[in-house]
Amino acid sequence: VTDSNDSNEQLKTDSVVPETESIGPLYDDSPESMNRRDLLRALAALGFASATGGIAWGLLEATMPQGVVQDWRKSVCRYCGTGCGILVGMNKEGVAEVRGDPEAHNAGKLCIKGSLLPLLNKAPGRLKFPMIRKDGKLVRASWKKAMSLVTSKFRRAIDLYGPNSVAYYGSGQLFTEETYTANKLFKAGIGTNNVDGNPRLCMASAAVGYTKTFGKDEPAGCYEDIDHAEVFFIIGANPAECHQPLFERIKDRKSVYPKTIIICVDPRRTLTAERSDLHLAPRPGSDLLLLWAMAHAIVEGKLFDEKFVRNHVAFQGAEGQVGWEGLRTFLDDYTPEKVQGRVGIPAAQIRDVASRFADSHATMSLWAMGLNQRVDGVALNTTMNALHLITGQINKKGATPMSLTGQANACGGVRDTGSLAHLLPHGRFVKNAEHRAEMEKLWRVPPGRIQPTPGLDAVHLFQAMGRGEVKCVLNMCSNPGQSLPNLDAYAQGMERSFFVVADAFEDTRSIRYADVVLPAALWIEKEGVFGQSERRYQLVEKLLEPPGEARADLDILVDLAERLGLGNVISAKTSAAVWNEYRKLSSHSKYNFSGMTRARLREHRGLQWPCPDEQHPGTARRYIPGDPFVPASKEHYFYGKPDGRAVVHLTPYESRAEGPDEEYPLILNTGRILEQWHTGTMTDRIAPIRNGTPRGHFEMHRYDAHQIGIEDGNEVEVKSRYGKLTGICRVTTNPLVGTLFAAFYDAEF
Ligand SMILES: Nc1nc2c(c(=O)[nH]1)N[C@H]1C(S)=C(S)[C@@H](COP(=O)(O)OP(=O)(O)OC[C@H]3O[C@@H](n4cnc5c(=O)[nH]c(N)nc54)[C@H](O)[C@@H]3O)O[C@H]1N2
Ligand SMILES: Nc1nc2c(c(=O)[nH]1)N[C@H]1C(S)=C(S)[C@@H](COP(=O)(O)OP(=O)(O)OC[C@H]3O[C@@H](n4cnc5c(=O)[nH]c(N)nc54)[C@H](O)[C@@H]3O)O[C@H]1N2
Ligand code: SF4
Ligand SMILES: [Mo]
Repeated sequence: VTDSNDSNEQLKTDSVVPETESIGPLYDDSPESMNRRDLLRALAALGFASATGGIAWGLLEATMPQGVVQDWRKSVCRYCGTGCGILVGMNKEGVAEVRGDPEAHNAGKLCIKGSLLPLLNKAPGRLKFPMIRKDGKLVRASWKKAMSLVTSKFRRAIDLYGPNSVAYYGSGQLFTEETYTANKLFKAGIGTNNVDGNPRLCMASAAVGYTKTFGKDEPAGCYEDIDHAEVFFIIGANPAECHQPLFERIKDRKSVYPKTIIICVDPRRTLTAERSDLHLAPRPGSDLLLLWAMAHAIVEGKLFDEKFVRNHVAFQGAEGQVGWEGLRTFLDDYTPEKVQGRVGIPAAQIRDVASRFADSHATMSLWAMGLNQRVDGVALNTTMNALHLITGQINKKGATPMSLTGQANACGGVRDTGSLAHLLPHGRFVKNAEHRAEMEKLWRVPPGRIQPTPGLDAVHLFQAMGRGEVKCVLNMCSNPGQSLPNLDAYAQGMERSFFVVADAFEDTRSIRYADVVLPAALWIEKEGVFGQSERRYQLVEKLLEPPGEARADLDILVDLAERLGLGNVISAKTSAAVWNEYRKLSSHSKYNFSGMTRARLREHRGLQWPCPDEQHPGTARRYIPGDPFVPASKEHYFYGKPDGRAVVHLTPYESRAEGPDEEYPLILNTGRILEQWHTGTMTDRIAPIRNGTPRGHFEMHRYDAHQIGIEDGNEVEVKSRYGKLTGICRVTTNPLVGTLFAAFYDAEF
């Protein structure tokens, strides 16, 4: 730990953003003025409908340079899985204004990232031309040259080492048509299941959790459930910053129904925690103990829904199906008294929360990365679902286990299209011979084309690249050079392989490793469908031309397919044609959205699947009457499972996470802040965001800081078993004692 006098300098903005682009700081975080956190808190207390989004708009409206709107067009925000509907105000110069669409599910609300979308496409540093690495330097090349180099490298690797020597690494931020095409090209064209991407780092455990519980992925409920719930159980998520309009909707619910209780379970005192009624701060990684202890309290206190459990639930133990007694025996290890020491929450409080969860007229749970990213992420997801099943807090308005999806199109684009290494479209599995045969038939490729074993998932892919086993990788719309875990180790993979990066902005960490860089069109510079957290598909129309020679990712994929001689497999070549193929394909599954024509998507503020025909209004809630797969005679029907019963998985807690020890006494927790998006390649180029947010830093509890002798603003070196990083330390009371927090938008720190 070193004391640095110029530490405050580092928190000030480096003006890399040209003057002309700057519309001045939205607010600064100098000690004299309100700090960022105080500002956010003050805005929240004032009850701004859309907290900072609202104020940001107020402040920014006057300074927006573009002028008068000539035409308002319906669209969707490009960033997060909330999937806010927006109105884009266009004029001759491009996007003049963006407003929340009052008719969309977000009822006109937006967060600051959405409000500042007018500055995104023209942000400095857009990639305009392809580039090829020559003697260590990236130099401009024609599309023809770049694509023929990519093709020859892929072709050679496939011929010499087989199809598994190439891979696709994608994103939950591409359009559905794009990811679907990449998946088909690699799995059914090239014949490798090496298709994965950033959703693996994000919500893969939620997808597996839903599938294990209900037989099908994706939530049963919808955002509208927020308007009916009495208890909100928010765990491992910070929606006040990461899904802000949803959190505002929760607060709105509380203001019209004051009995509403918001419970937040997070080892940090986040903005969500501050605005909740109850905040429980568990030791990181101990949530499974907490959830099973809640189940124990529910069973012990007879707070379960006996009829629902008897008729609609099955229990799966380590050795096969068990009955209710099996659950009781399993829970013996999880009395609140037995777990309280390890979780750091008193038994009485565990019982209190359990009874609130079970004994409300409707309980809605919301969770994200605090559960999904853990080593026991799948067990945490199945256990969240289990709490809802045991208590019957499901399949009624306001009662539902809702995993919050991170990216705009992780659900629709990646989970639903089956674009992960183990999946095929619409809930099918690579391992299942029938599923493979069905997809080969639907895709009109020879039997046996789809390999029977799952491909490499994100982490194993980068390891295999490092060993030289995977030779060529196409990376689209993700920045793994900054977002992968254990980066020092996996960077070797990007270094060693022939690494192709398609991105919209220059100089990302991934581009440093790239052999070929392809400039991509961004958001409304192309057309396609996004599917957000509640099974809602929405169309984004093309409103702008991409800069320079940038191309839509779909065009890049179609071009690659043709050059590889697979133009017959990728026969749909435009976004609308791909959508039509894909929409029709869905009729062979329980995802059926064949009724969502392009024309209907153009007209509606999104539609929720299932939506089996062109008159169908879409399905807000699954597994109950109204869902086209549930016969009217049944009150509940979990049709994803052969016996129609949802499954409670009795997965025991295992202490697999690396705990703190004498050598490494603290836990580092990483995540997000409201204004910045992930690796900052987009938002950190938007002047008011860059000027208004501090540079990368650590947050530490003042107790730990005092013990170690660190003062606010000191420069510190943080070391783990995997790497080290130097940065400014902010002394706060936000993280739990014994933990540190850092957001990951700033690659420099
Ligand atoms: N502003 C903004 N919004 C975003 C994004 C963004 O980059 N910026 N990204 C989007 C994406 S892709 C995603 S995945 C989501 C993520 O949405 P969130 O998961 O809500 O975001 P994180 O900041 O990762 O917050 C995770 C929370 O989990 C807590 N946590 C950590 N460990 C534990 C634990 O062991 N137990 C519990 N109970 N909690 C724990 C952390 O303290 C943190 O507050 O956000 C989406 N929305
Ligand atoms: N430490 C830490 N690491 C994490 C997480 C964490 O909580 N902590 N969270 C993980 C999670 S949940 C996620 S989702 C990932 C996110 O990780 P990434 O996906 O790597 O992060 P992004 O910054 O969203 O990267 C998207 C990239 O695509 C580019 N881009 C934007 N639009 C387009 C387009 O239309 N086409 C193309 N080709 N490119 C485009 C952007 O400029 C950007 O470089 O990070 C993971 N990594
Ligand atoms: S909450 Fe998400 S979708 Fe809505 S405006 Fe903000 S970033 Fe965009
Ligand atoms: Mo994510």
